[in-house]
Amino acid sequence: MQKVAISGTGMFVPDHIITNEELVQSYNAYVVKFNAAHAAAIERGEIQPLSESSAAFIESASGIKQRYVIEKEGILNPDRLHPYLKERPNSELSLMAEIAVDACKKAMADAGKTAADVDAVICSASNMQRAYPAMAVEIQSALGIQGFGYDMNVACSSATFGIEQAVNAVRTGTAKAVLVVNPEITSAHQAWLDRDCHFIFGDVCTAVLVEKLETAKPGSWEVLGTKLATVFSNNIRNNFGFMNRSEDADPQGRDKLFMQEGRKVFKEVCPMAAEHMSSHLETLGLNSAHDVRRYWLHQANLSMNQLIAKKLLGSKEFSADVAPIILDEFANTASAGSIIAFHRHNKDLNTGDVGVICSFGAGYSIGSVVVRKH
Ligand code: CO8
Repeated sequence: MQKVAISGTGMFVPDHIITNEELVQSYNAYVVKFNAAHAAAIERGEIQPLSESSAAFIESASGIKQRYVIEKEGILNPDRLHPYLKERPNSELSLMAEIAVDACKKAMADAGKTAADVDAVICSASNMQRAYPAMAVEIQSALGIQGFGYDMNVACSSATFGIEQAVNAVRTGTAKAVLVVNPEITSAHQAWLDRDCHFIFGDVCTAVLVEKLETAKPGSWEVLGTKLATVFSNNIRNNFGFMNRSEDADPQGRDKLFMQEGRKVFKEVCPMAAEHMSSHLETLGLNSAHDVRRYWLHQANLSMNQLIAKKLLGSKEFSADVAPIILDEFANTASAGSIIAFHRHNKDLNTGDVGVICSFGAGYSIGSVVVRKH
């Protein structure tokens, strides 16, 4: 069996930033208009008035200070509160493929590889722009890669689950190098009208190159092991889908966008994620408190990561050096979060250092990738 490494990472960051203050200002303008427009029904007790959002709440409840988005005007327009994205003709590269190609090119450059060295693309994200042809095949074609590509979706765990598929393909010899790319245009599927979650997500795209250790550049990260787990839960859910029309379902229904029971997710997922990583490390003969130099965790909520890190380290103190935080700048970018943390915070470590990339989210799903610097 081949030894396998992550040899390069790349990231596309959208041009536009929305701060909590900007977001709340637009949302609150929408609330004022809504309540005025429904004053009579509210007075009769037929509908509940909407409550205003607060930037201070958002930062203290989540740790998020801002998010990047592909398009800002539509999201901040109180009469719209979702992005303006132009439908493109079939002759043009899709938006999702465009940002994926950018991140993939950067990951290949970081690894010192060209399209000729790569033979597979896995596009792994929370939402796909269309049903078919697969986004991965379009990305593969735009990059000029000979071989194959496919899409997969495990919500926030899409990246780590994709990395396991790439590692297995290289390990067993069905591919020599695989790009795993995570284009997350969360703004198109975010429930911007819902105060409980309107602040959660941001757009981004990450990519990693997985190849044989023997061809990887010095300083690459050897993959020591991967471990995936899923347990069904309705606590994070989105019922948008191809059967909506036949079910005569309301296409504008609240359940056709992101929904969650945030408190339950917090309570249930934190212990699962910590236990998952500890037991994965144990099977590799490693201890979560003593043998791991860095944890690149999924980025949904600051307190969640602090709690998980404390469980893993058995200490009361949280150190951002051991578990770097990027959600203050990016918000929750679904599957891309742990990969942004890895991309931004891996080059300063030393040969022999061990780290864990770990995602957790809808499904529930948890994926961990244990790596050692080569
Ligand atoms: N402004 C002011 N007050 C607010 C706001 C707001 N925006 N929102 C809620 N409040 C109020 C509530 O009404 C409540 O008031 P009261 O106590 O009077 O009832 C109070 O604040 C507390 O509300 P919550 O209990 O909801 O607040 P929490 O402290 O639980 O914080 C969080 C909310 C931040 C959402 C938190 O629960 C959390 O982060 N949980 C973890 C969630 C998580 O990790 N989810 C993962 C989802 S991502 C995923 O799996 C990928 C899905 C695919 C991506 C799809 C892209 C669109």
